[in-house]
Amino acid sequence: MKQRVTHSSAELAIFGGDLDFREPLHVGRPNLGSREAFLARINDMLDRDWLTNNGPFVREFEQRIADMVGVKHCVAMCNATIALEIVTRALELTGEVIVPSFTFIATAHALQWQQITPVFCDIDPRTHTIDPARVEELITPRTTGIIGVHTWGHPCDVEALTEIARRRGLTLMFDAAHAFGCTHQGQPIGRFGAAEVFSFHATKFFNSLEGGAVMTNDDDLAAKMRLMKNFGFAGPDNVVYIGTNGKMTEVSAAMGLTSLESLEAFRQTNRGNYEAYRRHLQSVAGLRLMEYDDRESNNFQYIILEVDESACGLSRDQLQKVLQAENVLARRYFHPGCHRMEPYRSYYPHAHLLLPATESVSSRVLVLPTGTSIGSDDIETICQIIATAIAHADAVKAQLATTPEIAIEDALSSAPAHPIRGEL
Ligand code: T4K
Repeated sequence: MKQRVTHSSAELAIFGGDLDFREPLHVGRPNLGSREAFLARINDMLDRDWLTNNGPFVREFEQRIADMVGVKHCVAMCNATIALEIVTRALELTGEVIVPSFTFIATAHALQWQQITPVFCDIDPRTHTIDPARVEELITPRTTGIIGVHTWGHPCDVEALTEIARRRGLTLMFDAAHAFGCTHQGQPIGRFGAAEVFSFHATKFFNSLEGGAVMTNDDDLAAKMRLMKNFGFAGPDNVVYIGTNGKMTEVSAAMGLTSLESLEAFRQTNRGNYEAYRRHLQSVAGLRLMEYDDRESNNFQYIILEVDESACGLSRDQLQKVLQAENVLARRYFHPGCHRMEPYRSYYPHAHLLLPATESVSSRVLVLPTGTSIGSDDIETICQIIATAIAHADAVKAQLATTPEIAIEDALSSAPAHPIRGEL
């Protein structure tokens, strides 16, 4: 980071000023635990000659997660997308399933992959989670289930969804990819609905390199998913069910167990980062930093900024370009909404008419970097860039109009040429 404070618009990189960050700041840099502990586990694994297929690290990982969440079963898998596919199949969802469009594409694809139609529901613009008031009007004779997504770790309105599912005879489950370590009304997320799915992808607050898990208290469901994630094998030479390969490897479980040992440190770092962003941005007009509920446990893994163009003079996309020019690779999750991506936009070209809150939120949200790889100085600088750009909105707009489009995909897809900061 360059040692200066950005005060005047001329110092912004879009006007030719020096870049604020020499190396890109990504959203989704992994939080890394102890390198020694991880490597010791890898050595154990190699000594044991047991690399995958329900090895001792996977079993230990499942037990630790189930105990933490307080459910009977944690079924670990290779990632959350496969976990969603397996659990929806094991729950025998068919026909139509109601999901928010404001989610990562995996929630919808896991259904469509199995010829189940995702029916896109609008969100509550305040919480960014599925709006129960809109769910009921989407139910048809073909509807079999509802998948709520605890977006950014904020719990869905679990009670309202449970009541609708009960009354209409539907299966309710949750995509809890963002919500490991979070609670709803003091209860750990992972305990709600028929099942909940966590993601432990590298970019998540807690990672197992790649990984996911289904949490459930249903013995039969857990047994079925264990068969399904292992080709349907009930024993050697005995396939009793249609299955796939959804197994978590020992390397992933070793990383997961190592990450677990630093969970509270990651949470504290994320919390500190969130509070720093809040402090620095609170007086900037036209921005809303999404709050975390102090009464609940949170993982603080996403810093969600909503940009109100009419109040701050810049659109979300313009602000993203200003940051990108400084090497701050803020993201537009979940833009433009699943309903505007293929195959859904071809199947349902008018879906946006029923999704006004999704349309509006997905045009306003900017996700900022956090996690163990950035420090409080970095956050102060990011916030100064934002405040400076907004203070000089007209000039920034005019300058951006003359600047050639920056290829953000190129910046995002390049792996770092330098060691990532962090412990591991
Ligand atoms: N449901 C929901 C609601 C989800 O948000 C997700 C995933 C899923 C289901 C499915 O879970 P998994 O099947 O993945 O377990 C990222 C993540 O890949 C994805 O897991 C996550 N949600 C989504 C919100 O974000 P992309 O395609 O936007 O970004 P990606 O993976 O290219 O990484 C983002 C940035 O992180 C990169 O610009 C650089 C940085 N990065 C990434 C990796 C992998 C690193 O610095 N180091 C790394 O090792 O999806």
